[in-house]
Order: sequence, then structure tokens, then C-alpha cells
Amino acid sequence: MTARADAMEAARDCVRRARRIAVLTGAGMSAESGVPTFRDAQTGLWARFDPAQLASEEGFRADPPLVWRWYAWRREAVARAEPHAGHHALATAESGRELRFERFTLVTQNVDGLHRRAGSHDLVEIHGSIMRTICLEHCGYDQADPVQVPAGEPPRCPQCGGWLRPGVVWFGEALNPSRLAAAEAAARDCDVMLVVGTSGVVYPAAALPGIARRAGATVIVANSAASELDGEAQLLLRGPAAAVLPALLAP
Ligand code: BV8
Ligand code: ZN
Repeated sequence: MTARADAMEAARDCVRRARRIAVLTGAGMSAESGVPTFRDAQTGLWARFDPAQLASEEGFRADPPLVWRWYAWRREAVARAEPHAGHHALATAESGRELRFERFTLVTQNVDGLHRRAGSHDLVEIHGSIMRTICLEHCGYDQADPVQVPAGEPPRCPQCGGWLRPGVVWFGEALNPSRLAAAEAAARDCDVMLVVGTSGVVYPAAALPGIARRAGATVIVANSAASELDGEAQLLLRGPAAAVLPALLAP
């Protein structure tokens, strides 16, 4: 058997023996749904911008129409995207229709909502949702669906007149404390942490696999290439999420 097939067999065995599973996904999870990953989200007209600059309050305040257009462009890409077999495999594993776990918690860095659309329920969207619209001045305005506005100008908050912005966590912003606590609890409490499609660059999300491993969990990293989190893994599954996850989670 090849080393890759050996790793998959060992990972399948590990998952079947687990009672509590935590999953951490990143942009690579959505790549096969056609949503550009964060690093390569800079295609074409956006190539000359740094995403960490655009995805920040400073970047937004410096040029609200530019950042609003960037998010409108990404929302359109997300609206065209569909969950793939990997998203559905995770939702099925959580449902108990095939494999049975005491807990199956999915923590995602992705803001595209594809896990929710695939049917995942025990879901922690630690960086928020691109479809949510909130007030830049934190007056409490919070709209779950995207505010339809003519491209270009960000809309004004109907409550306080400040700019409206996407309901995502920007660089330099604190994560929602209860969502971060839920993610850290899932990492501390699991027997297996499955890390899928993340470069492991962004903190505090990238600290979760280390928390799981120090709490005694087996860490499985599934990625189409090397990542910063490979060193945390007892098992490495090299390949695309839409193929690896159905193979790993098939009954
Ligand atoms: C904060 C929403 C503090 C916005 C995003 C240490 C501790 C704490 C903070 C820091 C720290 N060190 C540095 C920081 C600051 C910063 C940070 O981490 N910077 C990095 C760049 C070094 N962190 C923060 O600012 C965080 N805030 O800590 O606040 C604080 C506390 C109190 C008070 C005030 C402040 C907030 C971070 C959240 C930023 N928001 N998203 C938006 O989307 O517009 S992050 C964004 O980038 C994504 O959500 C995601 O998390 C990240 C991209 O990472 P990945 O998901 O991994 O995607 P990437 O493209 O990098 O990699 C894709 C991977 O998939 C690759 O490995 C590839 O090989 C693989 N792949 C590709 N195709 C496939 C595949 N794998 C499988 N199958 C495939 N088909
Ligand atoms: Zn407001």
C-alpha cells in the first residue's frame, strides 16, 4: 500500500475510534466550490492590494468605497458557489446518519457560509459571515442578509448614520469572545482534531490544533500542500478537501 493510502487507512481508523471530533477549516475548504482562497483572492483587479490591509478597519476607513466593492465582489463569488462533497461529508458525519459521535463540532475561519448551507449545525464561524452587515460604529445595527446596495458606496447605518460594513472579523479586531471560547473548548475537549484547507497563518485560529494536541487529541491535517500546521499533525492527508473528506468520513 502507498504511504498516502496508509495515512488514509490510519486516519479512518482514528476517526472511527473517536467519540468527540473537532474540525477546523480554512479557505482551502471552499476552493473547489469556486471561492478564491484568501491568498489567491487577489486575482485580476485586486492583485495590487494586500488582503490583510483591505480586511481591516484602517483599510476600510481609508477608502470605504474600495473595501465595500471588494466585499461586494467576494459576496457575488460566494453567492454563485455551492457546497461540495467535502462540506456534505462533514455535515453527514455530524448528523449521525452514518458514523456516530458524541460531539462533532466544526470551527471555520471561512466567512462564506458554505458549511451552514451544507447542513452543519454544531458550527462556530469564528471570523463571522460575509453575508452579515453591521454598523462600523457598533451602534447595534446587525443584518443577517447582505444589504442590497448599488455597487460602490457603502450604505449608511439607518440607526446612527455611520458607515455599514460586512459582519466579518477584520485583522486587528478581537474575535467574538463567546465564539472563540466555544472553539477553544471544542479543541480542548476532542479526541481528534481534523484540520482542513488552512495555511495556519492567522491567529488565534491557528492556535487551536496546538490546544487540541496538548490536551491529548490526535491531530489530522488534510491539505493539498504543506502548511504551517503540518508540525502539529500526527497524520497528514495530502489532497483536495472535496476528495479527502468523503474518503475519510465514508462509513
Ligand atoms: C486578533 C475575515 C487581537 C475577514 C479573516 C497572535 C495572536 C493573536 C493575533 C495575532 C497573532 N499574531 C498575529 C496576529 C494578528 C492577526 C494575524 O493572525 N495576522 C497574521 C496575518 C499573521 N490576527 C488578527 O488580527 C485577529 N485578531 O487577534 O485580535 C485583539 C485582541 C483584543 C483586542 C483587539 C485585538 C483576527 C484575524 C481574523 C482576520 N479575518 N477573515 C475577511 O475574510 O475579509 S482571516 C482570513 O484569512 C480568513 O478568514 C482565514 O482565517 C485567513 C486565511 O487563512 P486560510 O483560511 O488558511 O486561507 P489561505 O488562503 O491562507 O490558505 C489556504 C490553504 O488551503 C492553503 O494551505 C492551501 O494549501 C490549502 N488549499 C487550497 N486548496 C485546497 C486546499 N486544501 C485542501 N483542498 C483544496 N482544494
Ligand atoms: Zn449605526
